[in-house]
Amino acid sequence: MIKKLLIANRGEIALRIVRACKQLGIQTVGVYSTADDNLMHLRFVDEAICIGGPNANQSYLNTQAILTAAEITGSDAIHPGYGFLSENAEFAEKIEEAGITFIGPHPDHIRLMGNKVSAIHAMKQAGVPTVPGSIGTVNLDNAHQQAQNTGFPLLIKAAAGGGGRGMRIVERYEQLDKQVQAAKQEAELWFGDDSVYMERYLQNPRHIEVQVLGDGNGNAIHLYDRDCSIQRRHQKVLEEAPAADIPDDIREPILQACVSACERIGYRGAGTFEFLFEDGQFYFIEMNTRVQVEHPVTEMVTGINVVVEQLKIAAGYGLSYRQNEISVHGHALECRINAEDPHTFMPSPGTVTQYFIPSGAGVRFDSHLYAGYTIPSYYDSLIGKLICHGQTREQAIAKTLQALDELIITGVKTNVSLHRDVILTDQSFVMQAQNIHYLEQHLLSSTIP
Ligand code: MV4
Repeated sequence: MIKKLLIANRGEIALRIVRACKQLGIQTVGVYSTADDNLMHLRFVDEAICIGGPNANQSYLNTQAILTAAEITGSDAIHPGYGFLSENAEFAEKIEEAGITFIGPHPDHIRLMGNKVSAIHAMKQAGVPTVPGSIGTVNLDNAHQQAQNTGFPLLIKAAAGGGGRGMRIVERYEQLDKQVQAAKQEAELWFGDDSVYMERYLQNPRHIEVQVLGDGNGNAIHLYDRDCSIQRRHQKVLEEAPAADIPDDIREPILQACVSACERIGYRGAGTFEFLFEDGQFYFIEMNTRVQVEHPVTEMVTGINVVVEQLKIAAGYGLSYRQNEISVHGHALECRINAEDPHTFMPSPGTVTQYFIPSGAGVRFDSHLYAGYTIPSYYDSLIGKLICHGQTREQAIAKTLQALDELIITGVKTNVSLHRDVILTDQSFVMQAQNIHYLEQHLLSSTIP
């Protein structure tokens, strides 16, 4: 039902999407910027089209160029991958108006979740637990009332935000007016929308997310959870599935609430519910309406191909699994491998000279790299994802360490040593799952002699 699919993305996820299409016998169209004619997936697609200049605004964010490429090639579907236009409701709308299938949810659902205030409202109604906070948006007229209901310390967030930009912690009542005013200004400047809201500030939560799939007709399933707490400056560094040490009687109701919420709104495609987890409780914060970078850890423990499922749902085949056919086997870790200085975190673009990838049972490396490839400086520094599976978390860690030792990438700096020396051999990480502040705190304490 999909004959030819255009991949509106680059790098490892573009290659990942090509593989899923080939598995289903779907023809593929690659698009690339003038800085990207060396991308590996372009060798595997049926057709490749240049869509514009190196800056993403000229190419991967250029709705018209992508639509034109789809029309010229006779593509009947577009997969947006992650980042770029993947959560842009207007893009999804334009695609569907052109009679092309968008691999993702209905544009109304992208919009609903893009506004965090409406997302929280919808999830509350569906019975998903949320952080105590404001009802609707906050302005200078209602800030004091809203703060009283929220409690201190509280966090002001932009309704159009997400991913951590434009958040302000307010410790005391006296700072409230000033911080609301500043937050609204900042939100207007960054997102073109000055709406803000409030939540109680959780001091030391873990970041746990739930993967879902909906068929768009009121049926949905979950693919369990992931722990994405190991991050620096809102960039995830290492993810795992399942989230460790969550009792079943706390996990199960949350998984079920995510499924009911999807069924209630008629959600279509892959989605992720983001939660903060603190003192044994889950609090919904946001929903992502795209396939995520870290989806492979879910694939490793469930055996389900998330991108294939996205394509099948979009093609109208519905869900391939019933909930009772899905279970978690063992444990998986994903290390994001970035071309960056492991100490300064500065990007390190350049040409890859030597390249060897680890393999073996339970070892997967998702990457578009090859020896001789020049990593451009225009895009993010993710160059690969090492995903390792073991029977237990401990075994997954051991396998990851072994695989990192086998991984050879020369010519550019990478963060392999960060994974090996800072995280995976640190006893506090090995002994138990850590909270969202772990990496930044641990980097401070481990770099001061
Ligand atoms: C929070 C929070 C504490 N309390 N909300 C940051 C990104 C955005 N998606 C939500 N974020 C947070 N929201 C309340 N009520 C702490 C964070 C947060 C965070 C969350 C997930 C992963 C990493 C983080 C790093 C700093 C702060």
